Amino acid sequence: MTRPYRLSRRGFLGVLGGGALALAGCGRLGGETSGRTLTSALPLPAPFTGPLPVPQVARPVRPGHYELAQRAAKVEIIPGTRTEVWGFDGVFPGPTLDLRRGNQAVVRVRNELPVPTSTHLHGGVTPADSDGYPTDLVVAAGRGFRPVGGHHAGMRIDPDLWKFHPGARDYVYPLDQRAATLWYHDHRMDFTGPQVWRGLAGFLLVRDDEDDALPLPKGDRDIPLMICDRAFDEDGAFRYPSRDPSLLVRAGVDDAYMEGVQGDVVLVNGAPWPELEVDAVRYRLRLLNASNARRYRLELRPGGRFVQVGSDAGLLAAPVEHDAVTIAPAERFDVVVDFSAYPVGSRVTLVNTLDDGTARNVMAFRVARKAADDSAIPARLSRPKRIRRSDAVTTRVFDFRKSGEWAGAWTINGRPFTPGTPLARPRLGTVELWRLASDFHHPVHVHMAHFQVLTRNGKAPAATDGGWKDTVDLRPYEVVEVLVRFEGHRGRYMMHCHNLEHEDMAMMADIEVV
Ligand SMILES: [Cu+2]
Repeated sequence: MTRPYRLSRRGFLGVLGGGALALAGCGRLGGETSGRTLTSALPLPAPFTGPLPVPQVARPVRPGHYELAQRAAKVEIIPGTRTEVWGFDGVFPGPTLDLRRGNQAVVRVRNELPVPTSTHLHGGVTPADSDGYPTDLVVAAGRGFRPVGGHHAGMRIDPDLWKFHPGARDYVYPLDQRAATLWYHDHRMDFTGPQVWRGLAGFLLVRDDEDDALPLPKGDRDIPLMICDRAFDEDGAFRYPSRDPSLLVRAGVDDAYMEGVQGDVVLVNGAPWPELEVDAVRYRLRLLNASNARRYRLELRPGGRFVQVGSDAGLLAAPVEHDAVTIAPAERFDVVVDFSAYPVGSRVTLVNTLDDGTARNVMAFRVARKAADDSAIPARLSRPKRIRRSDAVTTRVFDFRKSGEWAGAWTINGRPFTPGTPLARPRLGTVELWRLASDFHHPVHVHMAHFQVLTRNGKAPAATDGGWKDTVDLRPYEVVEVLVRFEGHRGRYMMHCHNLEHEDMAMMADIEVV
């Protein structure tokens, strides 16, 4: 059946299905939601009753070499139940790779899962053969796999594009890039949504001398926060509306979830609505939205400000204060929060004002005690390269929308993902102006190349659009201009929507850097 060219109102306000289906943010907040909420089938814990976990830092097996095994494990996420996660080293989030600029890291990923995987370092300036192309797959030892149709049945599938590494493969990360909060996650063709949902994601922090030299909060006052939503079955299993729960044959989600899958439980570093005990001092919080589809507008209660020091691809030139930070899937915000502004003994909550249900709460901070604070936020943070509109050698337009031609697909310039057929061939060392247009909420991500946001609907960008980025939040019927700098490596990369259900339903394109 051909779907209408424009999304119907159903996309935003929804038709309530039976049973467990419910929509978040009906009415007032409807236009801000970016998917349909799947409701958990078990009693949910009260918020702020468990501690915030901080992922373990991965240890090298020898200098510059790391090994991560993707495997299933049972963990307690909802108290009293066990959830099977598919985690790097069996944990979710995976171990944090804490690395330094210019020190190449080789990460051997061993797949012990029943499905193929591809691991992408999001924000990494990575050679193409280590970038985690969706058909460049690691298959568990002893398991056969051949590409079946999925959404690509009947499409030209170039056999040169499908690679199968038996058991394990090495990903080489030169990390010749500024200090930044990156993350690694699964990127398998057609099945990224369910595989990330099951837990295949972790942080990779790039550090450098410039960042280290700043008096920003450090050590255990510098905390990565992976925020994502999930839903749970009666027995504690992750609930996700896959058409094929084996994730082997049929791609996609139930039609009702075409716009994206949201959960009713907010996890931070894998724990539901956790609480962190803090000293009454400044903390650097590295916010990552690792949700499949959900956007958050983060605010502090009973009030307070985020001082943003970094964006997706590293430090800003100067700090920017925000009362609220809207964070779309895959975006990162490095912010400093000063807890000395709150009385000792008080609780500060991080809330999501785009939701008025259970996904309104995110986490809490318990201000435990006064303490010395030698941190500061300097007025000047970095001198990132600046680029101007006049630097662009080419202008390209990319239109992200649900296609009228191709049933059930999300497309770019009317085309579903066609591996091996690039939508653009930018030249290494150049800057291009890309005009991104959308029909819905589409967090647009470009691999390898970083960009700066130039305009939104012909006007100045949002206060939260600053700095070098790799993901930009397009809102419905918006046109965003970005200046993309192709610096790093030649080869086949991609750009795509980072709403993972849209990504799995073909909203991707090859970009060949020549
Ligand atoms: Cu999208």
